[in-house]
Amino acid sequence: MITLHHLNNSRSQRIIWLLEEIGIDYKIEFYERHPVTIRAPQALKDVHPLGKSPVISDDQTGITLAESGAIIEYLVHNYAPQLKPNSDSPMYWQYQYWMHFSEGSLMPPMLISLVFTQLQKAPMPFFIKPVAKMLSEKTMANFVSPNIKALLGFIENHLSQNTWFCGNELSGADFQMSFPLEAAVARGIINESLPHTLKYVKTFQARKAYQAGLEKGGEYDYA
Ligand SMILES: N[C@@H](CCC(=O)N[C@@H](CS)C(=O)NCC(=O)O)C(=O)O
Repeated sequence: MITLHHLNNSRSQRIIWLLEEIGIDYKIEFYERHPVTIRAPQALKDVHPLGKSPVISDDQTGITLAESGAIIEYLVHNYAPQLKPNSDSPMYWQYQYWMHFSEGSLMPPMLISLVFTQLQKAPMPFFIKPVAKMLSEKTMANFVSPNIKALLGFIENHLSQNTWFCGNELSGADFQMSFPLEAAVARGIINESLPHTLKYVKTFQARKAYQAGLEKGGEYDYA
């Protein structure tokens, strides 16, 4: 049996969607973020030293695995090989590309943007505030926002020609890409100006398995 160590409001939701889509038996161990720091609790460090979610453990193989991409690969390899293109097809490299792109290229500037937004709201001495504001606005305008815009434009172009990230078939890459895209929709970064991406997010969120996963996962702000 697979156990998913699930932190509320986190990337782990995409693993619940995948587990629901595959239809295997699994159980969820719930962990709650600290209400102020929004960090994961210490208990998650007892499961994996980095204390981040998602983590799965499989009592059949004795394997405990962190990192969404590795978890998706593990679940697809063992339980749903149909969700990965054959290694001799060109789609296989599309699959690899988007599996890596999600956390490797898209998440870092999104995270920096979130940090700067939080920084502007953070309590600090009044004379520091204008400096912090100027620094974060300049970094956002010169570096982060253009980067995010280029990445989202690139995705929009891809989704204008493909139903899913690997052509016409749902694959592991869609689960991996789902979190940054739905978080960007929830934050208003993706809107009607990116119609294909918006439609893509609404399409996967409407799937029965996704909805079942939402019910099981508890609090989630990005759907
Ligand atoms: N690249 C990792 C990132 C894992 C990660 O940062 N998870 C966040 C939730 S979205 C977390 O556990 N944060 C709590 C903390 O850092 O205390 C993955 O895709 O699994």
